[in-house]
Amino acid sequence: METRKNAVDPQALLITVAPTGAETAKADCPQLPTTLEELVRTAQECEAAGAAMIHVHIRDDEHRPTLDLARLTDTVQALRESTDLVVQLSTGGSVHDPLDHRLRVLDAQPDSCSLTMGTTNFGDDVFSNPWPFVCELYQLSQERQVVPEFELFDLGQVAALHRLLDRFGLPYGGRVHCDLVMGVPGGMPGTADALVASVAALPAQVTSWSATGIGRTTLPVALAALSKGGHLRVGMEDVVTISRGVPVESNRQLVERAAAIGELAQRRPMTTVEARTFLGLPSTAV
Ligand code: KMH
Ligand code: ZN
Repeated sequence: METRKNAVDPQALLITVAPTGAETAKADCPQLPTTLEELVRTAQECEAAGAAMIHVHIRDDEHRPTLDLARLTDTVQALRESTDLVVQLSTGGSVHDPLDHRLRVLDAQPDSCSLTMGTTNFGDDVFSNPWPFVCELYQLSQERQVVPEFELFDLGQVAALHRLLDRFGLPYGGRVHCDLVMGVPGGMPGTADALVASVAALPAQVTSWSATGIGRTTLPVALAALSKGGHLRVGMEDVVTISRGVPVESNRQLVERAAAIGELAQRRPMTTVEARTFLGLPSTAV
């Protein structure tokens, strides 16, 4: 029987874990994985719980966000040696990282990189993604054979994705995967209505999308995403309470919850092997 290239069981649910982020301080949240050892252990636990991709921000010895290239390279290698997860490095970094440092992230040769489609107010800060930077990062990802995940913080960024794909063509691997990042103060709200509007506006080239809701929007966004046939990103980058006033114990707890609500929707966690096909990656890490 002929099988369609890149076909993956439509019931499979891609769970991406974003375990650390750049915003939460270790002092405020000691369970946040900030050392390499903690990150590797978290990654292994989350893979066992159903995650197939990890979105990685790293920290320095003082637990502060860093884009140090040697550390990023060691992190990619350590995650590859200890898990089968698709390794996605953040090119967003922290709101304080200069654009040239963010471009350099691709030198660490991850499988995937995040690529935010425009500038967003980010609480009291600005997450800067000028159009020329977006274009340069996208072309670099094509050259370096890194699969981008397009981060969409508002509807205007969905329109920017149309422009980018029309101008520069498809990403490396030929698949177009997006993540709706919702509920950031300054971006689109984390509501079912905003999710439906964004999904309706996605370019025709998009082959898959996930969604994540920041803070208290995490559950409404996850449930809306499942209702619309999307995939999920969860993790302590995005939420540090499991319910009102109750701290998250671990990233594994969030992945387990995502797998459980996925199961209610009759979706089962996508395997790491399936995720590689799904995202247009070679079947094993290079
Ligand atoms: N930390 C935010 C400023 C990404 O990873 O690409 C940006 C962010 C997006 O987390
Ligand atoms: Zn991030």
